Amino acid sequence: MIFCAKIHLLHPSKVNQLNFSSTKHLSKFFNHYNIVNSRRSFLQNSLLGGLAASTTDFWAKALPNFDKPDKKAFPIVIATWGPHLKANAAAWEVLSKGGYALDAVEAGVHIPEADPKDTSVGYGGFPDRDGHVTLDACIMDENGMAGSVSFLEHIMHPISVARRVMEKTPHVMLVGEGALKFALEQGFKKENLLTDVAKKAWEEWKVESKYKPIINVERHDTIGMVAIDMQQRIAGACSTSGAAFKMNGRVGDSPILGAGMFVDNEVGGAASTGLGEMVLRTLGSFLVVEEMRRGAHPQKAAEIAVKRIARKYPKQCEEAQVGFIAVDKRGRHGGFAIHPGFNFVVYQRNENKVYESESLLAK
Ligand code: SD4
Repeated sequence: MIFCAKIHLLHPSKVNQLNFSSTKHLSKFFNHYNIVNSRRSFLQNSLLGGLAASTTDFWAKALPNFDKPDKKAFPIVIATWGPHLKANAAAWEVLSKGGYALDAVEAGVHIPEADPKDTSVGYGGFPDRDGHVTLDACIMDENGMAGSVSFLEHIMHPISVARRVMEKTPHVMLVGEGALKFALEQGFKKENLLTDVAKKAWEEWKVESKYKPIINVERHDTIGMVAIDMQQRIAGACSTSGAAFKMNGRVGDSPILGAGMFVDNEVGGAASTGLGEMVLRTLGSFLVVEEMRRGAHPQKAAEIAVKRIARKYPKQCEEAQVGFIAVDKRGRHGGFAIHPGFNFVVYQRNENKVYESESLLAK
């Protein structure tokens, strides 16, 4: 309690100017304000325990200057692409009962991961040029904790492996054989994810072996999802089999925090779909969240990230699609893409709706 009382004496404008480069620095700062009597007791008593709860409250008050959100805006879940209405509904099932945002996004992403007809995510995903279905996924919670897997084979639900990485290991990301080994140790089942349909598509592709990602192919793709639960905890998840017929070993944006997906509980969350290379080079989802932090509406923030990509890679933009979805702490949402044809789904106020995204280039 003493901690909270003292810390609120600081003016927020001063707090914004502070720059903590290390735990030592942070500790020094708090000591300066006599929050604890000695560094040792600070480290023992506060930093890893009490500090977490107290500073959450502290920063929430000090940083983003959002209006009080309309409580009815929550829960909310947003996901890339129209066909992910079902995934949104699965997430809503959790959220509408007062459930946890992290459980909601995991449940939502499970839907396309297990759907053999979805050729861009999990089981049924198109393979790489060597015939391997390799999966990328990441997940992030309201505390900024995150887990990720990449170049993972044979596991139907990479999003759940990513969550286990977050919860059960000291790491953020596991890839390839190591990720598979970890998944099997955790009790996940090894399965063949290459369906007959995907195998046939790969065999047809091999005739010409021309790698050319197609804009808005079948109007579905990677699932990126962000949810805010009734307690206004924000979580995000992203899962994909990546670009069809990619090089073996290729990793896209989807498992990279800040590229394929990013959430910050003080601000909101964002996720991307499309040609991962362009998102990787610009850390697009992070950019969207940071623009929202600076006050942009989610729609505008997504537009800014798309325009950044367009300015830097105009040639690639002619042929490739990238789309972002975003939701902020007020429950406002939006999406923006390079090309027309991108859409996204929002479940809010008991309605699950498809929104056609605005785009940089006209129809
Ligand atoms: C990737 N962004 O691997 C992902 C998947 C995707 O077209 O959207 N592919 O680049």
